[in-house]
Amino acid sequence: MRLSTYFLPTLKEDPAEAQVVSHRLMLRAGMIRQHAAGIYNWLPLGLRVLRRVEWIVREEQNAAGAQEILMPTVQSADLWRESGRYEDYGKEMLRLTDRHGRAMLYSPTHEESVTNIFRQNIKSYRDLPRMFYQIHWKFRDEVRPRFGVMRGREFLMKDNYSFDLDYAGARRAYNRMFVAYLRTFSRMGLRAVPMRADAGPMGGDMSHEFIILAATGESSVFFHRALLEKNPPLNIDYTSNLQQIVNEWMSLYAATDEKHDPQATVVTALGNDLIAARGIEVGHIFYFGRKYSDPMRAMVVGPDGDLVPVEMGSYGIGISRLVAAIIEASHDEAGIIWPAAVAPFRVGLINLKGGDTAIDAGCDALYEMLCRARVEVLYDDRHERVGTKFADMDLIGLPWQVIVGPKSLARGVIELKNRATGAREELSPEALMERLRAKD
Ligand code: 5CA
Repeated sequence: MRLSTYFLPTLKEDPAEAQVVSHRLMLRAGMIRQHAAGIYNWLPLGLRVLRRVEWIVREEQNAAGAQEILMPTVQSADLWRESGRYEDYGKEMLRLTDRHGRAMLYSPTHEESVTNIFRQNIKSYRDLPRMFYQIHWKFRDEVRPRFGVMRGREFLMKDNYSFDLDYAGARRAYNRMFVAYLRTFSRMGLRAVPMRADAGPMGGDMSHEFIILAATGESSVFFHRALLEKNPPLNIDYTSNLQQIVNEWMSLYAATDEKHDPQATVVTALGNDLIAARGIEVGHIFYFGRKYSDPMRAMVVGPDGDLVPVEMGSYGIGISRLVAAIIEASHDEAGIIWPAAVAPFRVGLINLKGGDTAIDAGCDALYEMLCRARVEVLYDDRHERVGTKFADMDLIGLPWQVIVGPKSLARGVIELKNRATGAREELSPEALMERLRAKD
């Protein structure tokens, strides 16, 4: 992509409305623009990151045995009356009336719709277990939308719903998502800690939030120091029950504010190993048994011929929030530092002397080579001051910068800068291609 024609409205100054670094940098790097309070436009650079995050989430959901579907955002109120949540949800639910005077709503979550799909189509325990997920926009009329896409009113979520015959099955589903989440966040370069949490409006008996530690986080959390060193499991056999892996994590104390009990013996015994911190909730998983299947009569015929309500859970990941959370976890004074897996482009190619025939030709050749090798590259071919080019490239935070100027070109070498470490080296074009083709 050539920057001269790319829509990248970067800002030099910090926007006054942004209180946290991720919001500031997303606005300054031309990733998003506000449409209304808590509602955002995603511009090309931001959308590329959003799609990358979405794709990692999707791959891990598929690997864990979930199947992707897509449900409507605008729904009829009837299903929500069946579950009792039409009244319970209160002012956070955006309510609409269609031209026939029917009550509709913009869905804040999809337990009711997916339960409806299930009960209409699945009748026997032989068709269990099932896991359906979607990646779709939600609307919650939050009292205080803030921090950009971190707490929006409209936001992109991955929401998954599991259906099982009994508690043991539901527990296996919960474990599968627990492990899939550890893998998902780690692939994005994040360390997310699972913490016991309150189930809130989703309801249910067991719930974990996945939290990324950050001073600006809205959640207050308490956990065992050892969790900071724990790495996600590498090779997962999703056909096993995964209980051992999950136990390893759950045996270490970790709780959000609502679940934390400072007087509990497990907590006082921790002494200096107890860490109190702030964090960002990027995922939340719930086991709620028959909370929806009972009132909505989502039943299957069990092995002995009786009708049994299914056991359910739901599992969310805040995809748009993650984009901001990654920035909170990975930036410096100059701008964003994208982990390679979610970077909008892998390489930024900087032409230090746009308009100089030899340099332009050298850069064009490199650009062609990178494109042919399928290395995603953003080529700064603008006729801008060098200082502006460097500042913009640092701001948008691509993992690698390839810098081409008269001096290095005369010597037949190209400068390569690593955005994260700042390390610079000079390489031949062949060595450069080799390096940029590599995995990280
Ligand atoms: N139905 C369940 C799980 S499928 C559910 O809705 N869970 S949730 O309410 O916890 O939301 C799931 C995730 O969405 C949260 O962990 C959070 O990362 C993200 N999220 C929730 N509210 C917002 C918001 N206002 N702005 C951005 N992301 C949000």
